Amino acid sequence: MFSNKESFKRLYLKKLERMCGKKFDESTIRDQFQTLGSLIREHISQDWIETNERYRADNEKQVYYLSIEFLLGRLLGSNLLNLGIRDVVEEGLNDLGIDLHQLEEMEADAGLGNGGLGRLAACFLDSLASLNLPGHGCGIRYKHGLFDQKIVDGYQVELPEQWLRHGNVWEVRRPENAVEVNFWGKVESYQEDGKWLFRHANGEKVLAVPYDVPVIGYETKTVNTLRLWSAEPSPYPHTKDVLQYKRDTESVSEFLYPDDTHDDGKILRLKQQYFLVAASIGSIVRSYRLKNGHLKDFHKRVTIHINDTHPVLAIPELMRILLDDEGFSWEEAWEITSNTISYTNHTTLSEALEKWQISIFQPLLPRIYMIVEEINERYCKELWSKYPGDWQRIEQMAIIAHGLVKMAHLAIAGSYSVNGVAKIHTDILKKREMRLFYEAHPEKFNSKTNGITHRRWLIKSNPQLTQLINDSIGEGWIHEPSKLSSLKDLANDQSFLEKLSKVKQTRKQILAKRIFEQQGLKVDTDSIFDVQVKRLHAYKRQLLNVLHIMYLYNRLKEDSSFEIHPRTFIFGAKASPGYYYAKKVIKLINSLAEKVNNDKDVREQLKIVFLENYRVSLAEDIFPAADVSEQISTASKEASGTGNMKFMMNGAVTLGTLDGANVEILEEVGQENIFIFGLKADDVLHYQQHGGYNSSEYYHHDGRIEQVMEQLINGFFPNVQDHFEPIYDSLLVQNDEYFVLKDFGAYAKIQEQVNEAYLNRTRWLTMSANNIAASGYFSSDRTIAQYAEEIWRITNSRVKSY
Ligand code: 26W
Repeated sequence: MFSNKESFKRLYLKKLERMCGKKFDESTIRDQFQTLGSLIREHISQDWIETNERYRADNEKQVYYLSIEFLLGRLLGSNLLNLGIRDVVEEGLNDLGIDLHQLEEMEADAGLGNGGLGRLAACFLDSLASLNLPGHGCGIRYKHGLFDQKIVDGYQVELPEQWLRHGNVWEVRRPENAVEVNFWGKVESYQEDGKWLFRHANGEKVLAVPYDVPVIGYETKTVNTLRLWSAEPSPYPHTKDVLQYKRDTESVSEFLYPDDTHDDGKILRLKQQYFLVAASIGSIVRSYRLKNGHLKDFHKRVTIHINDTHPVLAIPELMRILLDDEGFSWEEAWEITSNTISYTNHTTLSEALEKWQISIFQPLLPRIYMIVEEINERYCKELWSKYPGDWQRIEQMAIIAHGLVKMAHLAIAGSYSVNGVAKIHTDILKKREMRLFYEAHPEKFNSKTNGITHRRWLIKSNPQLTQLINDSIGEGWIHEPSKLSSLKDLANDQSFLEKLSKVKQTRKQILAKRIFEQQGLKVDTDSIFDVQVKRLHAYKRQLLNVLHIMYLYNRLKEDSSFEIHPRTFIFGAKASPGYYYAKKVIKLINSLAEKVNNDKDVREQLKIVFLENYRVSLAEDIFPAADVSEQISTASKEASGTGNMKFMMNGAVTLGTLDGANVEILEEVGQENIFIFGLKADDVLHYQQHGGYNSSEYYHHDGRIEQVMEQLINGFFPNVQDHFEPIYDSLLVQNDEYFVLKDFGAYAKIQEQVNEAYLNRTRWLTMSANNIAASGYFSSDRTIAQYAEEIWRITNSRVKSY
């Protein structure tokens, strides 16, 4: 269809007139973007239909990936890339006087996620399609994605995000596939053929309407589907005031919850979770039934993956359908269900482990609650026969206890696979957080180190580096990212390193330009770009980074013999709106930026940038430009991290703790190509269990620490009154839960080594090259291949690549 640019131009112009009802000369950039988007969607429609037909005809096992978040970002660029038509389109548009880049900027980020978990889901979809695997996403079509962040006077201000304001060119609304979801009401029992049966009666109905988004594989004919559910009023009779009913139903898919750590027990969130699950399972079962007639072998042809516990109600919901609608016995239904569901845990932070009060759960989902109760009873009985008399153990493992429903326990009991997202994370799950479950069901536990799609995070976002790699080692790595390792041979090749240096320089200039346009700040592209971008959390320790910059500032001011290579510290982070402490850290970064950037004594050497509204599309300009990747979480707290992989793949060197996937990064890249510092996970866990850490000792014995701490409260930052006192208190009065002061010395020292290493240009570039060379392992293609083989047991369908 787009075999050459002439045919593309013809189609494009025709489409534009038809779609926009105007002549090309009168079209706006938005018209031009919309036209391109819908043309592409039409372009892939045949492959989309054929993919679905193939899946139907082959009747091979399929995976459905249920996730409350999909952080997709923009789709135009990656769709063009995966379809292999970027050049034709770009040239064709050029002939028409259109800049493809400008069109790309028209697209709103689909920000339907908070951070790592949601972005991982998006990378996984890209890999599933690119590996020709029959795998689909199921999520919620939030009307408002993660809030837009503005920085006003150094403070974060949240604005509602509006990604659907101009519509979404990629989606197809499919009202014919809507599913009814029931809340509230009561359970009725009745007898049929001598059997007691249950049904959910008098429920308040919400109509789940699917919007399908095509997921286009790279250089293949596979087009999978991401099905996003939107909540609408159901046309059936109801008792409520009609306006109230409309508002109540629509509110279910109105907002993405902006918190990714606190289980704040809001009823609307539980509604969202059940809405996602009931709509998804309803439609999966419906299409399965159409094809197979009965659900006896459901688990042999369908596997349902739950991304963290948010969709864990998939377990009782599938049970409900099998029991109430399909008439299976409990044992049969359980056999099918527990062989259908697999579960990934993404965090060990106890405050993020979901628990729901029965008093909220039961009235909202009466039949589901009944089933969970029964699952709990039977599970506890099973444990009793395994551990007779061990009440304490059983109490700790129960799914319902002390008025709470524990979602992780339900997930483990009702699934055939439980995995962590990096080695150290899985080890901690097995050893601590989930030890009792691991002892009871060791065969369920496994580890799958996260990955990122190298197509978006290298090929699309860093075409300059991609070109250099292609020129140097050929293009084989694109289909087999492990082949990036061939770059190792060039890591000491001066001419390659020169080219690599040029690429990095170009990318730094692109980011510098963006920083200037966005925030009016000039940064020195010869300085080290030292970057920490991620959600703002105490455990991620942006504060450690900040305190260290304060120390550098103090040294530079006080000691004229102290020299460092110029550094630009770049931050990007959203704080959850209710996360008081995190918001203070944002203000602190901005206050420090103001101080440092306006101080002529240091501004040649230090610069601080807080990039507003960190999101996928901005990230695509940040990773390629970074020299140093800050991955400095308190060891044991970051399950994996995936930003760390994006930096590495773009040639940044990691400065990190032995936490999350940093451990595997070290293994892959070797210790001479990474900067590791600080407490180990075992140290942290030991202190947590046995005590023995006293932060005030570090305050009293390290003058650098004392000085920066005092500066938080002594007027060093003008016009903030006692705003930073809670930060000060968290470090001293509350004994520094995240070991910031404990790790300060080690961090300052390793930062000196970073400085030194950078001064030796060749050494630095060699490290950078070695990082790119070792990054192939972190392609999500590897991760997904492992999930497919070791968990889901699905194989790639018979499609051939182009
Ligand atoms: C209770 C609400 C809630 C919502 C989201 C709790 C917890 C979450 C997620 C588990 C938070 C999250 O995004 N976790 C991140 O998942 C990434 C992908 O596996 C990992 O790389 C990150 O280390 C982990 O923090």
